[in-house]
Amino acid sequence: MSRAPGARVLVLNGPNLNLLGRREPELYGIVTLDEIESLCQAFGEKNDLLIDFRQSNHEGVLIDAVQEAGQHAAGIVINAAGYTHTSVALRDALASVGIPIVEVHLTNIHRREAYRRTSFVSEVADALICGAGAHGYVLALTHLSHLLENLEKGDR
Ligand code: CA2
Repeated sequence: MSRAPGARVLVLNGPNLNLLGRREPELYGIVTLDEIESLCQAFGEKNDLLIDFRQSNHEGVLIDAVQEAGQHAAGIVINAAGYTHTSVALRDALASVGIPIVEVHLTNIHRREAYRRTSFVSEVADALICGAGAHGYVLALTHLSHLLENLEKGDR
């Protein structure tokens, strides 16, 4: 059996990711967040997923989006940006949802400053993709889609 048609997936982006492509291109590349959304929407169209793509600079807004996804979405892809390394509250929200979670980062957080090696999100995520740039979002959605198909088959 294949996945339920039109499963909703939240793609959630944390603080400062709205600046992508406009500042620090040497670190984060030249692709904008709008372009990443287009990649995600194209994946959704091809794979029958409804992509709900969001960004916020506010921790509480991100937590509200996660809680909402727990009620209305089949899975979450999250780049929590700076909150990855600091937010127990966001981690607790993610832990409570009971749907598959794939963590994504544009950069390889293990090849950067020591404080970026700790991820509260990784503790509660099913998978982590980092260092693949914007393509990492497509990889994250590919894996999430695979997890959702397996869930439908009851293999999880
Ligand atoms: O590599 C990633 O995707 C990160 O989540 C990006 C975060 C960083 O704090 C994480 O450690 C790794 C930073 C997002 C800030 O994005 C900017 C983009 C352009 C200019 C300035 C910031």
